[in-house]
Amino acid sequence: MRFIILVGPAGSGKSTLTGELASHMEGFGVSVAKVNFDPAVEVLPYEPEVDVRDYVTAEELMKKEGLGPNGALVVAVDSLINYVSDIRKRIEGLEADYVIIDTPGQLELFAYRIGGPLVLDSLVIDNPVATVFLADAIFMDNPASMISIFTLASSVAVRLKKPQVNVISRADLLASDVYEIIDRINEDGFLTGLLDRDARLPGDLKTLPLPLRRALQRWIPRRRIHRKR
Ligand SMILES: Nc1nc2c(ncn2[C@@H]2O[C@H](COP(=O)(O)OP(=O)(O)O)[C@@H](O)[C@H]2O)c(=O)[nH]1
Ligand SMILES: [Mg+2]
Repeated sequence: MRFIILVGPAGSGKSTLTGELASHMEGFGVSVAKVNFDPAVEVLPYEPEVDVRDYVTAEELMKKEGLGPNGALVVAVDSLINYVSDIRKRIEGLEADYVIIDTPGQLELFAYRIGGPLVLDSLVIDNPVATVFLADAIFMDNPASMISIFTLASSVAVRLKKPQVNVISRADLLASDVYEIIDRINEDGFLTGLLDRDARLPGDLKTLPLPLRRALQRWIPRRRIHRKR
């Protein structure tokens, strides 16, 4: 059993990819279990084999505890630790080759807080696992947004501590001029030069890409992007 954890901002395409990736992989003859790990989601574009909403929902916590939507989600994910052994048994019972975990888009759960990584670790235990971080194409419209989303991706990587692949999702929405940036992103001074042109950015922040450059080199999957024709 191998786990794929899909992480990314709200609307980056995680739930869509969960369904699509599972069908695609099943086409190769492997079995795939889809796990909804989002206690706040209302509608899913796929049928999960295991759903954390069977144990806790953000909605009921909002009603019972008088919490707002974000607080309820945080408490809901934290409280999953109480059910994790049962959830794991259900996943194991499916005997799937791969398990795709579809997570909520509130990235504080995985970038800053303890609960998200703790529950995921308890689910995966010592099975092979990789995180796929979805950087939505909408963040690729200017260098400051790109740096911001990749910095967030690296926050998730250091908190989850798993091999992580960062992909640009919803890539059909990429503006065509962004391909030049993606192709040249590893050139010395290229990103810094672009940021330099952003008059609103304080000077000390313009040097931010320097230490990020090496990391970006691994992150930008430029040859794999399906280009718009
Ligand atoms: N253009 C485009 N839209 C997509 C793609 N994948 C998902 N979407 C749409 O983006 C929205 C958010 O997708 P969803 O899977 O719910 O994102 P999540 O919040 O990360 O789970 C939905 O309206 C999807 O139909 C894609 O590859 N391209
Ligand atoms: Mg979703």
